[in-house]
Amino acid sequence: MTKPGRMSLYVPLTVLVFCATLLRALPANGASREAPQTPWARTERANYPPGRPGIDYTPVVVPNGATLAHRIRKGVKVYHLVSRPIRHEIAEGFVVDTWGYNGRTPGPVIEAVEGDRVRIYVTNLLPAPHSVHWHAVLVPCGMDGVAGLTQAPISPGETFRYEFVFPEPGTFMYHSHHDSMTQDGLGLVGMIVVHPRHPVKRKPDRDFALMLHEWDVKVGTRRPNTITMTDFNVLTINGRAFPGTESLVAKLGDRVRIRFGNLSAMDHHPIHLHGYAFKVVETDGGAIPESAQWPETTVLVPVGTTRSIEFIADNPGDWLMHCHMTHHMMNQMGHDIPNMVGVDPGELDERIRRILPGYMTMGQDGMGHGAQMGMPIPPNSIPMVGRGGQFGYITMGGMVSILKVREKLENGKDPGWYRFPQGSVSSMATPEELRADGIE
Ligand SMILES: [Cu+2]
Repeated sequence: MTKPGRMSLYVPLTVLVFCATLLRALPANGASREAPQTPWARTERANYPPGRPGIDYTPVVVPNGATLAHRIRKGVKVYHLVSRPIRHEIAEGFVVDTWGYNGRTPGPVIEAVEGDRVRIYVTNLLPAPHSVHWHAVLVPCGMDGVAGLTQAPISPGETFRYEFVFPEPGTFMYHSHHDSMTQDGLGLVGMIVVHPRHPVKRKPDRDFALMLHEWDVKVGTRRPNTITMTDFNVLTINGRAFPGTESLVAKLGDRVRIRFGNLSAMDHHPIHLHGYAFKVVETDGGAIPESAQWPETTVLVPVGTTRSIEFIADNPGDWLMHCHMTHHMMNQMGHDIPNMVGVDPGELDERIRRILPGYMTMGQDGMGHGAQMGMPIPPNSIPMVGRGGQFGYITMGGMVSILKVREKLENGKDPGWYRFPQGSVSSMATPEELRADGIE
């Protein structure tokens, strides 16, 4: 008998090791399943440096609003939100006593870049406990900001620290998650814009962030009523009602992105833009693949969501942008009044004026004429509709703004009313025109 050589021993040993490795790789029950990767793992691992404005992203434009300032500490963007009672102007001559962040409602936009590590301090100067939820941002559970569920409420006078990495680019929101009906209702809401780290297509030239909200403020009062469930009478874009809304300004040829967020209490808002067909490119769940985008002229922004639209500003002019719910295009409209449309008051006005000087029956031909006539209104209130335009009175209020597209712009400043090319404005038909076209 001869002893086995070295070579003949190695061969069975190698086969054994190979088989063991193979066995370990096969799942015991036949169903291969890896532990899921947390949403933030990829960007956290990438360890990105803080994104720089003007280099890594084009900052958003916030009409009537602001962006939250930050400082950088050892590679972390540090922000500070302060919730407290504020006095806020919704339109000229109309202020409310409400709650907000850093002196405003909505709070300033938190702007960052995908993969940015952020530390957000929240100081609560409200008379009630508070917490902040980072709506639709995929954070670790302990940073989710739900008082009682994921953290202790922030008591009045306390400051809490939130820290996380923004894992995905997109349009998100922040709002109170303690007594949301009262606190969100009083204006403790704001938007979050996270720009992509490596944009795959042309960045927007004009990138607007707009928060939609609704309030119930009885005429002549200052305190929004958050117990209301249906009768909202003040509709705002970035905390302002038309004619207090700042126009959106773009240059001819700009790629325009408009990010809408809706933290109204009870209403979705179908936002309609005149003069353009756009694509809905993103929800707060992420970007919509190009193959799944379809053209729209109205985008429904449901409560608790964001919708971003994009288009090329190729049609110059003053283009109305508004919620298409007609009651959302009014200011402080009362709804418990009789229907007067078509009523003939006869001598009623004259007879009532004998005991009530200045009395006038209204509403027989609608709501449009009251403000036009410059009727006196109670202190701290706004006329139900409008402002003067270059062709007369604009009979709208509430959730209304104007997109102004111009060939030339001065530093993005409001260029005033559009100067229409001669002969391009609809006007009264002449008898000759009517005759020529056979219109009686
Ligand atoms: Cu609406």
